Amino acid sequence: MRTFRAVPGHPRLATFPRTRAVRGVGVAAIALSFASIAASCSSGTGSTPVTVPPNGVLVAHYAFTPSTLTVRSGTTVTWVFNDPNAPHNVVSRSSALRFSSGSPLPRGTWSFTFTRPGTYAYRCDVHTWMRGTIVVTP
Ligand SMILES: [Cu+2]
Repeated sequence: MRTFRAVPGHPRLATFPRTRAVRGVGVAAIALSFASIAASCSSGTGSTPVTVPPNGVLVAHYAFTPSTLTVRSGTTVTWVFNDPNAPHNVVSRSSALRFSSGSPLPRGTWSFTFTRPGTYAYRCDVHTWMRGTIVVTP
């Protein structure tokens, strides 16, 4: 049996038990990746299940999911808002390409068609730590 000693100044990271349910969700999310992602909130925040289309980004729980989406040039990306208690928006951080969904939305969708290859960072103007990236390939 091997023993592990803590290295001074390098405390072991705490590990948290992952439940079977959490693992199951992860597997499901991977399996669905570019199909559709159903999002629901079980903590009573008022979110309702939504379906995110292919080339879509879910805007919920103060996050863009996936945080990086790669699409071919000419693709229309749709953001699906589902954070009733915290409206968000989508605002370009790239000087090469400006886009904005406008006023923050608690629900609904906003779409933008990317016609030039590049890497385009964006954020939510209300919660500026909410960041995402669209990578557009030729
Ligand atoms: Cu926000």
